[in-house]
Amino acid sequence: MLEKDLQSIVDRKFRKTVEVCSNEEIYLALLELTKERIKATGNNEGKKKLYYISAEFLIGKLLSNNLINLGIYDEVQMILEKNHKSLSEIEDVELEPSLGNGGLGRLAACFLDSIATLGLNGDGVGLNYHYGLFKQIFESNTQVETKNPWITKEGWLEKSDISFEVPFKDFTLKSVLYDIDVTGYESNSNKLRLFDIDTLDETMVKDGITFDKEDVIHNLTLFLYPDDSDKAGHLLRIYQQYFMVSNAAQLIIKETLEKGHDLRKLYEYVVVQINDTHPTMVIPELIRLLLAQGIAMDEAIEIVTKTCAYTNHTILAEALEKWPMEYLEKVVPQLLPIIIELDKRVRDKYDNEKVYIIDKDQRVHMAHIDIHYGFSVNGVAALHTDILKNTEIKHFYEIYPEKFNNKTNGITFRRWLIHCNPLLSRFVTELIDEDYKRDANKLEDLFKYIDDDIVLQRLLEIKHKNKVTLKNYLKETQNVDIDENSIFDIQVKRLHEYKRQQMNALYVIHKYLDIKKGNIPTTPITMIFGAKAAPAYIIAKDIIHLILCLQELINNDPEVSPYLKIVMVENYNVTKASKLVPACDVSEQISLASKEASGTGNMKFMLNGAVTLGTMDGANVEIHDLVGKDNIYIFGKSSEVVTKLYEDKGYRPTDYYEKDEKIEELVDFIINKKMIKIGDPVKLARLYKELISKDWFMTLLDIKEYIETKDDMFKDYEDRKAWSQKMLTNISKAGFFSSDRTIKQYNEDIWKL
Ligand code: 26V
Repeated sequence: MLEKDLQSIVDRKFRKTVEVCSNEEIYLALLELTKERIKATGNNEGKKKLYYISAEFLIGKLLSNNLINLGIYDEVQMILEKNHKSLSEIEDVELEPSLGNGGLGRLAACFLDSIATLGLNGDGVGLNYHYGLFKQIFESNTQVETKNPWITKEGWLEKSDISFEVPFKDFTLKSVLYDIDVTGYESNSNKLRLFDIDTLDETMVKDGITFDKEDVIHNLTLFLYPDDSDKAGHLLRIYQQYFMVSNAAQLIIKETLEKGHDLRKLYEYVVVQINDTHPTMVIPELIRLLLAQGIAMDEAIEIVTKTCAYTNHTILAEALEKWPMEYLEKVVPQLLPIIIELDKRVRDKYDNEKVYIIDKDQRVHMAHIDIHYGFSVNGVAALHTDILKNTEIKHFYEIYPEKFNNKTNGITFRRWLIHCNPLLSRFVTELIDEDYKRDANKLEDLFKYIDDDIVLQRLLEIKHKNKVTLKNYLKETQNVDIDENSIFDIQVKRLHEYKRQQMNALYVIHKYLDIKKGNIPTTPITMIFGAKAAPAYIIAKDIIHLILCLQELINNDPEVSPYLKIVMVENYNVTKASKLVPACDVSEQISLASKEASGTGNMKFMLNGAVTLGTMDGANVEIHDLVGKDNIYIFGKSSEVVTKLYEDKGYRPTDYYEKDEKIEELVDFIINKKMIKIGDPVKLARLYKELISKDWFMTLLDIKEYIETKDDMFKDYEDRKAWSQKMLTNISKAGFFSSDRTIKQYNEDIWKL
């Protein structure tokens, strides 16, 4: 049946047989076939509908994901093989949309998968950025940003006939809505609704990613997170955010009215999840639209408060948005009276300026709007939620204890096990049958094999095969040679000082010097990095520069490179993650305790049999509690100690640098002759200075313990049986981190769909 359908599409489109089609042609045929099948499954329905509004949806390539969810992946693969085609080569034809930055956007994508899988009535709402986040290339050991086009004539996007008028101060923009079908695993589908403008001018992007930031009518949906190092950049973000939420709010009202519901009871039919503060303006915008429908202010505020829920994804003050009133006035003056009214009500009730919406510098705290005028506030891992309650936003917790709840993040096992690691997933099925695909807790059944030498051996073999696959991929894509028999130690995530890629780089220096001294590691080590740095984030780009310089130095040193290799993966994205995750031995999760809200890479690696090296931060804490201390490597100061150090201003990196010869040696290496010869002295010196004089995220505080723990870990790797038991333990305890569990909890506690 499937074969016939595919052949008939190919016939109609190209007048050929499958066998003689190019990969591009097969891709287009599969795209059509998949879309038809999705349409046939129907949409999830229900009395109440969730609108998950997010600036990011890092959905990754969709073909295989959809084939898996439709239950036809294996069959398609067989048909293609019969015709001498490879599904994985056909996957390469698809361009990856880069509609997200990192964990926040990928989480939204995993959630859409689980929402559909659980049969819940819920759509994602966001923007259709044509060039997404930038595409990263390396030139002269430096990150260079270019545009990242992904929209093709035929693709997953489908233009709808829905359109709204979005009023700004100086002009009105008409929107166009594009939909992408969201499949669930063997279930009905939902939609990802991406708003766009039809006045966009892609040609205005000139060099790299520069464009006229003020020409909003033509630039609005070009990029996700346009450079906001200046005022025009800030204003553009406000334009984008308002465009996103005004469309979302108008869509909500339209759909609710079409179903014949009463807007006065909106909260019975609609729930809005605000993903981080970017969509916060949906609150005043909904109030504005309800006022326009003749509902009074008091009631409108009450309705909206009962409809909206907010997820916090960070405690970093610099990441919590505060828009100057002056900027809002320039872009969306119609919201100001409402925001002022919301603030006034807070001031009338509470005598504590920490909970005001508008501060004394006339800045609007977006998170404060969410907390006062939403019914739920959740953190994304147990420790993170505790920190929110007890430190960061404790004043709010004191007012509204009932609003606060935790929803530990999760990942979809369809993409992060079944698709990315077919060898492991087939082996798991062989051992415990298929139930784990729907009920991830079933993975616990694997634990009974903890002393089974044959199973343990197979796990090692699968890991080895995945390492060979990655080796070949890196050879093909970046022309680097790595040793599949080395330890694959991987740190991939957005580049930020708190994630401390710089600490890992210092370890690289330690190992390099050690090998130079003649201490050869028993098993060679391959250190793999992958990270994009925000274009205006100077120090983050300097850290990338450091890693690239170390890569050049070490990989070209014949004394060292047989034992230590560095690979910085270019343009790290979802596609690359799915190649790296199955091949990883050591999963680096080394943030400064208290700063990483959750992390989700940690979950992906664990599920694929990597062992975590990390601090007690974010979801690492929960991983630790699940696998036990023998199956994870923990180091570093606790979040309590770190919080205290910040409070007391008690951390001085200079002390660590000056009083410890080893630390001094490692840090000085950054600006030694060899490095300066390879790299840019300005960048290296800037980073060096930053480390010894500021070091906001306390790299030097934990570096010694990190080195010791990592060296111990590498020693333990030598006992292959014991290591494979750690792998098995991690896989079998990963069930908790299925996003199906997370979404069930969102639904039970917050959405009530
Ligand atoms: C954004 C920015 C932007 C301005 C410069 C500094 C800065 C620092 C952090 C952020 C993060 C914004 C929110 C975010 O992406 N949080 C991530 O959300 C993930 C999903 O919940 C979670 O796993 C990560 O721990 C968290 O960092």
